Amino acid sequence: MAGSAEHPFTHGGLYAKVNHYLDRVYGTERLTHPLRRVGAKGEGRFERVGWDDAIADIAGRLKQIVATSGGEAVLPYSYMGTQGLIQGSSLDRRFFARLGATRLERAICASTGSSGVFATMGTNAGILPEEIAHARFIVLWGTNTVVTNLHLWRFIRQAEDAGATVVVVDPIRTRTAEAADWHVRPLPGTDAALAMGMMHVIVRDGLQDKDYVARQTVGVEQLCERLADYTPERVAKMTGLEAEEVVRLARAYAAGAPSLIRLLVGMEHRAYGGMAFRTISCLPALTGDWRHRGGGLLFLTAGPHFEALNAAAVERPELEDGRIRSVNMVQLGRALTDPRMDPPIRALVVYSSNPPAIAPSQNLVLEGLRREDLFTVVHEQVLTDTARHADYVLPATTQVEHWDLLWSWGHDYLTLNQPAIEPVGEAIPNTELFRRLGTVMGFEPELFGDSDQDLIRLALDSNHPSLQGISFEELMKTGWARLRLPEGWTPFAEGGFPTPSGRCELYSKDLARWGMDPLPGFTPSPESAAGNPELAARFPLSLITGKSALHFLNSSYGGLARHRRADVEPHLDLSARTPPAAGSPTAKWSACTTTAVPLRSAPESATGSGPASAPCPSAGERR
Ligand SMILES: Nc1nc2c(c(=O)[nH]1)N[C@H]1C(S)=C(S)[C@@H](COP(=O)(O)OP(=O)(O)OC[C@H]3O[C@@H](n4cnc5c(=O)[nH]c(N)nc54)[C@H](O)[C@@H]3O)O[C@H]1N2
Ligand SMILES: Nc1nc2c(c(=O)[nH]1)N[C@H]1C(S)=C(S)[C@@H](COP(=O)(O)OP(=O)(O)OC[C@H]3O[C@@H](n4cnc5c(=O)[nH]c(N)nc54)[C@H](O)[C@@H]3O)O[C@H]1N2
Ligand SMILES: [Mo]
Repeated sequence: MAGSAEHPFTHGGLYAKVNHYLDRVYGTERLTHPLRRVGAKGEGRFERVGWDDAIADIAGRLKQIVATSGGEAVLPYSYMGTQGLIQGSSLDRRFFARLGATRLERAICASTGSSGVFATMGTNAGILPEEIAHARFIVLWGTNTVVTNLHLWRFIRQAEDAGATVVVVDPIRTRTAEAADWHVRPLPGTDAALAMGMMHVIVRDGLQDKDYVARQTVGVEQLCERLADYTPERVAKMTGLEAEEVVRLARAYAAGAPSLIRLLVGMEHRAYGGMAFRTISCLPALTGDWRHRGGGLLFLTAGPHFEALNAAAVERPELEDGRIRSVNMVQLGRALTDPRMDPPIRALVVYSSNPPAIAPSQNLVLEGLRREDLFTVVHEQVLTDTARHADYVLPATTQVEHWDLLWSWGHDYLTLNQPAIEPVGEAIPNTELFRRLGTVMGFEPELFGDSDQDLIRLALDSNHPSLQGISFEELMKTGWARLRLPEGWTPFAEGGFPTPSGRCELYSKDLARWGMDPLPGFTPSPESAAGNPELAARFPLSLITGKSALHFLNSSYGGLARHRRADVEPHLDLSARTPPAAGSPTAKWSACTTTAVPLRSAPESATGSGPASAPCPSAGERR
């Protein structure tokens, strides 16, 4: 497979992850027909069945469960296996809404960070990725760009060629940190303290943009009062950094012309992760970097896609009963095993996700999946850890076998995905699964009659200015189209933040009203020495489970021999020294050497990522 050299963002570059996508499509591990379990759950023994029998039996079981326990006894579980709008969230949403199923909060990625950034800016959309080329001081804060977002690196290189400095803030010496000019290495979960310390120095030294702050922010007085507590010396104790480095970073950041902070998801996987994002996102308003092309903050681009697309026409959210309980996907293990669940989850339908590999509390998730009284249906391309526990495993198409309309969290191009080959074996797309199930369940034909191309047309049926001139026919010709966003976009140069006050909210009345801290700030994690010395003495190490494997996409492609050979085997890097207790002046995390400890790996979950150490707080904002 090859990318299109004409694509302005990717320039034809794929990723190590998908360069050999056809190995996946035609691989021997590929599921090609429906299977029914004959062995024990998790054993992986199945018999082949026909599609009609499988659908009839599944529909019958769901009907019976709904009749005896109510719709809430059914739980859908899906995530980013496909990042297309049509295969990711369309007829499935209609189906589970019609069933009255328990609602799933799909909050495992970027929801926590988004809630934090929303509190400050009213949106999670900052500048566009290409604009990073115009920045002159770039802070890659809790993101491993070289491994996870390589396409952005090209634009960072352009900035470097023009004289930009690149800083990485990450507790780990990642490949990105190695490629940067400056690696700032705070203790995990202390980023909010670092950002507060930077703001302290900026205000103390008079480096803020007074005019921007006065006109485009609210709450600077209250913020300054709080900043008094965050002297570089105190921040050094909280973060394990030298006070001098905090000062140097603050001054260099304030002097950047312009400075840009790039955020992604690493910091979310910690206690008070949302607050870290809220706090960091105050910085560009304080320095007025939003005024300049390439300055400000870069986070996600999903927002501009979803503002433009008519996703509601595709998903039909009005069919959903908002009174029905919801389960946060990070708490699947609890949802499947907690005896207080009333009704208990009796049926689980998983598609486009692999929860034992990606959800926190892996043991609890597996305990749930092993329940004999749980009816589990899994729609998959390969026999994942989840699929091994299914009563029915149904074969799913890959990207080259189905239609889709792809949004992106990493760039501003909308892509039409056309099938290049016939489905392999008896595989069907997600839409077709719910079309068949909806029909056999006897739901309204008008909800399940839309073809995939109809759904794409519905999504594009929008008057939003960003979609001007982008039609199905146009996309059939070009394959992709850049959202009609202004070239050299500086979204908040003149303020206009979509917050209740219309300004950047250093102080948030909404947060105060919801009983939360209205100001940015740092709370030590409950597991840290500052949070709970006893606990920290027993568990002195902090677990970081990032995406360090270049060839895996979360747990996807972990089963491909080529990828497993190419990447490091799943392992744990263990610090040879425990991190310093808060306040300890000598021990420095950055001086730690690490030892690699191999992990036993399951076939599809070879990401090197165990369950996250702390469950993400729930949020529910769209990425
Ligand atoms: N190769 C590869 N690429 C991927 C993926 C993949 O699985 N593999 N997944 C894709 C997906 S779904 C996403 S969301 C993106 C995510 O992209 P990133 O956010 O870049 O990836 P992560 O590895 O989750 O986290 C980034 C970094 O955060 C650091 N980190 C952890 N805790 C803290 C902390 O408390 N403070 C600070 N400052 N840093 C911390 C980790 O050490 C890690 O290096 O990547 C995408 N790209
Ligand atoms: N410990 C730890 N956990 C994490 C993270 C971490 O950094 N550390 N990162 C989190 C993040 S950022 C994310 S985004 C999530 C990702 O969570 P998931 O989206 O669940 O990620 P994958 O493991 O890639 O599982 C996707 C599955 O969908 C299947 N699939 C692909 N396309 C299709 C399709 O069209 N139809 C169907 N039916 N199936 C399909 C794939 O074969 C694959 O098995 O994981 C989160 N979990
Ligand atoms: Mo993600």
